[in-house]
Amino acid sequence: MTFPKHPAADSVSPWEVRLWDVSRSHRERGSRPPLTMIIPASVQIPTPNREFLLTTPSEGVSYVATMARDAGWDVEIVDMRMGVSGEEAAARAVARGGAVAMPTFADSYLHNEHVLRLVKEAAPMLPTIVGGSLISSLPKPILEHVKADYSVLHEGELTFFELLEHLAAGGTREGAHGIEGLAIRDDQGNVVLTPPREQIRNLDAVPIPDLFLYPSVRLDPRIPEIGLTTQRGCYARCTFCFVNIKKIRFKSVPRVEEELSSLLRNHFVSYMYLNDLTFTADRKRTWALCEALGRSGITWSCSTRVEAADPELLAHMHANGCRDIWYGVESVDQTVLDFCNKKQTVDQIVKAVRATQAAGIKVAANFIVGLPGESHESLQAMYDFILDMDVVPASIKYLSPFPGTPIYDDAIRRGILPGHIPYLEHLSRRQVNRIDDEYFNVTTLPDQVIRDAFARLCELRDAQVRKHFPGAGMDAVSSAAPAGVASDPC
Ligand code: B12
Ligand code: SF4
Repeated sequence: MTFPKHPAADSVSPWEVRLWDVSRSHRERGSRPPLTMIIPASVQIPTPNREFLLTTPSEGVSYVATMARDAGWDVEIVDMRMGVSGEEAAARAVARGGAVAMPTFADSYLHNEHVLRLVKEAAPMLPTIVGGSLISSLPKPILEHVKADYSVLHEGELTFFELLEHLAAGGTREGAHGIEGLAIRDDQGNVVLTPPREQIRNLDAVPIPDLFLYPSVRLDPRIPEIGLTTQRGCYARCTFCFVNIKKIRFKSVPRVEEELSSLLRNHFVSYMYLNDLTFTADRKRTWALCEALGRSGITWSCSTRVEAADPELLAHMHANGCRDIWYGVESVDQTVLDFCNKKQTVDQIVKAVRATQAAGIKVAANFIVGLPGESHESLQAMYDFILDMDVVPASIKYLSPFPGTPIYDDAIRRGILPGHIPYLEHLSRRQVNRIDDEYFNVTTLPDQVIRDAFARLCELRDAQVRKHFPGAGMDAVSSAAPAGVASDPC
């Protein structure tokens, strides 16, 4: 059987062409060694209406696991979110041998450190690999503490593929220094970064994830609600946001349709949250993508930037099943927006909200309390805006300086954060959006002012969620209980 050639095979990296080929031709499963991928559990209680994102397949892991399966590795996912302990996960990985890999999330440091330490204590020669956003944002300090031999930085597929080929051929850490996009740790904890790797040019090269690799999906294939990315990257550089895969790259619309039909056929998906950072980044493509989503018959939501919303496109989105749009409003004070390099105006925010509501789409906005430049006036303006414009402040939280961002670097430099590792431990423990959650104040306002404003805003959020999303995750949004929030972007 022959497969279509990569459309730009002559100009892209040879690894991208090999990835394209392997994800179409699938080597025999098990022709390479076992690979155990351990997904850490999370302390987060996610944002109302997006609770499913913390239990359904984790998209980044799905790509790299499927790629490894296609490359012949005998992949098994051990999902600690299903109640598997760190001890059990490590024991399973050691029993299987081959190689062990773990994703890192903003709140997973303690699990990564614990599980990989247990693995190394039991099997010092078993190669251990980490990847994902957290390690990419702070590779050296983390690898000095987490016992991973290799870290795949930023976009994972090509680097992981090349690394797995290297390991399957008996390659060593010393021999891996020629592989781009890695951080490598030696036995003494010294960490070397190899040169960065170019992003995948044609996103259609990545395999369509095989979600049956997840034990939860094998038990029950139905996933009524799921997240999906149709593009990677963002053109903005807000100072509080870590963009792990930077340049914007798009899957083609036919590829997204193929992925959609697989999700509908195999997993009975009826609602989709599009995780793209700026869903409307390319208007023409967005238009065609909406039609594909409309044809599939599902309802869906997305995130985007306010300047990218226009009435005609919004009407088209609504006609094709768009239920709500998550805008990265963050603040409605121009000084605060400018300080964080948001590159949007309050006027653009107001126009986008009005146009979205006029199109019949609900506005769910992300707000951050305690950004640099916050004042009594900016906090009051946020409250008034939510009430007057009738938006759902679905994600509202204290600023968390995330590694890899200018705000984080500044907070470390000013001594506001306790240092990399103690802070990562804090991120692994805290339950975001609790009014009494520990937080680190980077503003000139007293802590109590920020806390009081946050408490008022949370009450307002609860009321708005009840009004606009009746029945959705209400246990998670009471101000008295830890209420959930998810990621920062847009
Ligand atoms: C969907 C999403 C969520 C979902 C699901 C998260 C999940 N566990 O999958 C929910 C809503 C639950 C969520 C929660 C949070 N999120 Co979030 N989230 C995202 C978002 C929008 C998309 C993630 C995604 O699917 N990307 C698409 C895939 C293709 O990219 P990827 O995940 O990076 O995976 C690639 C590589 O990283 C790598 N890779 C990934 N895993 C592995 C594993 C191995 C072994 C290897 C080799 C490679 C590898 O290969 C993949 C393919 O190229 C990103 C922003 C973004 N677009 O990336 C933020 C993002 C990852 N989240 C972030 C944060 C901060 C959080 C929260 C801590 C927010 C909070 N409440 O405080 C929580 C943490 C909870 C948790 N355990 O994840 C930050 C991370 C910042 C950082 N420095 O680490 C990001 C980058 C957003 C941001 N810009 O600030 N999030
Ligand atoms: S907050 Fe949104 S717009 Fe800003 S860099 Fe992150 S993803 Fe892009």
